[in-house]
Amino acid sequence: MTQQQMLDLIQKLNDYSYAYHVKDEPIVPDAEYDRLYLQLQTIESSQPDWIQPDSPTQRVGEKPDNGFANVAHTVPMLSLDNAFDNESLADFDQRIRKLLNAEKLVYCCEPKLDGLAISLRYEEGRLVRGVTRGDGLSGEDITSNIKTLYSVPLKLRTETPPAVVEVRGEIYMPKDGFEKLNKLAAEKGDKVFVNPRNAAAGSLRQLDPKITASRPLVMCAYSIGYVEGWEQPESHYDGLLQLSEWGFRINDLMQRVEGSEGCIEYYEMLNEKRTDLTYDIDGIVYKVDKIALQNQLGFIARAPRWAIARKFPAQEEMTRVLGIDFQVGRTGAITPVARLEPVFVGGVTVSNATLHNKDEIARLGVQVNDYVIIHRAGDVIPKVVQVVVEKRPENTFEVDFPNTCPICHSDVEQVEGEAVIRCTGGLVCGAQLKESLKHFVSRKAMDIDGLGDKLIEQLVDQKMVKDPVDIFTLHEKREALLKMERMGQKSLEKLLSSIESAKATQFNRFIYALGIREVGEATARALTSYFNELEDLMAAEQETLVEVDDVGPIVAQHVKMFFAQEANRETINGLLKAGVTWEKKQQASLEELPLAGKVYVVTGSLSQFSRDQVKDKLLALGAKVSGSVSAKTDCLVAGEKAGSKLTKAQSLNVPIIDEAGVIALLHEHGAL
Ligand code: I6G
Repeated sequence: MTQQQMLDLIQKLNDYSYAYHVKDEPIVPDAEYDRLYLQLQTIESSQPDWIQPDSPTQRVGEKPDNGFANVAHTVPMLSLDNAFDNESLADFDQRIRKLLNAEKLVYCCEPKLDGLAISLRYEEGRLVRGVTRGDGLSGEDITSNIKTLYSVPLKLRTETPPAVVEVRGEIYMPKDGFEKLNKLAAEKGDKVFVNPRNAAAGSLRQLDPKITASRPLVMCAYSIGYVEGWEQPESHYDGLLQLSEWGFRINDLMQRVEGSEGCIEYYEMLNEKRTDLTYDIDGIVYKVDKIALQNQLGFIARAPRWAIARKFPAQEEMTRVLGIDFQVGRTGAITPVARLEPVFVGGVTVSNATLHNKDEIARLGVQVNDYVIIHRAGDVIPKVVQVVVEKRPENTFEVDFPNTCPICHSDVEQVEGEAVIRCTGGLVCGAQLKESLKHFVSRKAMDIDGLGDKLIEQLVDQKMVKDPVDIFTLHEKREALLKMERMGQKSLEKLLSSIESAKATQFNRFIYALGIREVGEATARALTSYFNELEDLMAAEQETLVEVDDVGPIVAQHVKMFFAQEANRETINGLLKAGVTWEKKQQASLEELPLAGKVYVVTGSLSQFSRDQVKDKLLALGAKVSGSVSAKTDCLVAGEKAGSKLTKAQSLNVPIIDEAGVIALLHEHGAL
């Protein structure tokens, strides 16, 4: 290979890596990149003099000899003023309009990534230094670690770079990378990180660049901090586009808006999208777009007068553990729950958080009366993520795990290798019975309207319902029912009629409703497409059960054990006798169906059908419906506001259809 051929190879590899890491549009398979990378490594080891500073092989270097040096920023890295509500944002707009004597201003809006600010210095287009924000005046030189990030160009993608340019941005860890990293750490018994931001900070502070290189970090540029020998564009927005051209990742949700109304609209739009984003954000940064106006406005103290950060409600807050109780779930699992001093986090007041099991309590080291950090994002169940050890009061104490069920006092058992303890009481246990009934009547199971949690609790407490079969005898207990809280004649008729109509169900719903351990909706569907008859499923041996898609040995064992228990067989018989029934499928062999072998994922909101209806129809056509997008997905059905699944499908080049597309597909195959 000639030296020129090697330079071309570097260019090619850098183009591929730019497409993958910056544009999120891979243009070659990973294997092709790896093959060319190996070629480059081979030539470089035989011709070490030819090695170029922007070669991808130069990203992971040696440890810096004396740790991270402190370096002064050429121009201080400022902080931003914050606005916590629309009013303060409108005040900000009014204040600066007054100063500029302007009627309306154009703002550039960008998500504020929850990461670490960084300044990158390029001389004649080559990266020479990467420095953390530090105290704003000086920070740590972490160049060797920064170079390991593929989203940081080692050389600007231009023939005419400025003599010097300092690019500012945020380094963050995407949510999926964070989850994977923590899962691996937990498996190895290593310390797990509290959130992606801490994981990013910890990863950048590593003295060994090889460790940083192994962490899923991304850099997103947000401004040009300093420049020599080059004329700045007229607007911040154009500056960002310039950064993108030079090879930086910029946020694709950035947008120009007019006035404070535009800013508020942008806030609302992003607040809705927030939990679906593949990375954490803690707010929005609004900047006066015209650089000339920014210069006119200048700075107050250490913050620009022309920018403001509108913060979202915090997703993490500190509160105190008032007690730890034990809840018994549908399958008897006894879960410790922290009772908290109520705290406003992620937009709601939280007073309970699950502590999962003994191992999790041990991992957190949480005791009653401790101060803890609670995390709540979107609709996700609030989680205790950390004990604030520095604030531990003197009166903390550990909780003892119960030796008997706190509800029915039956023995508890712990299966070897499992962290959970379980009540052995089955449906004798009031808690298990209540939870099983709630599951049985739920929308995706038997779908019995009007039988809410409160009513189920009363029915169980008053011993009117002792198992699911009793639900179908409630019409014989009208008088007693009318004595229940908030039960009038009208709601009783409605309840009895929905119980009556629920009898005509579907085989998969029935199996899901039984509440067999580890048998969720998808597994229930898989089981019922494989076994056309209930008797066959009930009699199936483990070897047959594992042949069903998505059924592994553990699920198979749960299914087998469930149907082996006399009490469960009696319940099933009782339900069938009570009139529960379903239509038998015209069994075409699965392979003959038009979508056989195809894997679909359905996401986002649909207007004409529910996602479940679409899933059912796809399944009926022989498709497999999966909950997550992967390289094996054949098609993503993306409704409105599709979030991370859509982004992932795009990055994997998975074919995507919208609601109209799936309707056309269902029509084409006669499913509509
Ligand atoms: O900390 C920051 C995050 C994002 C920023 C920032 C930003 O723009 C999107 N912009 C400035 C000007 C500053 N800090 C000081």
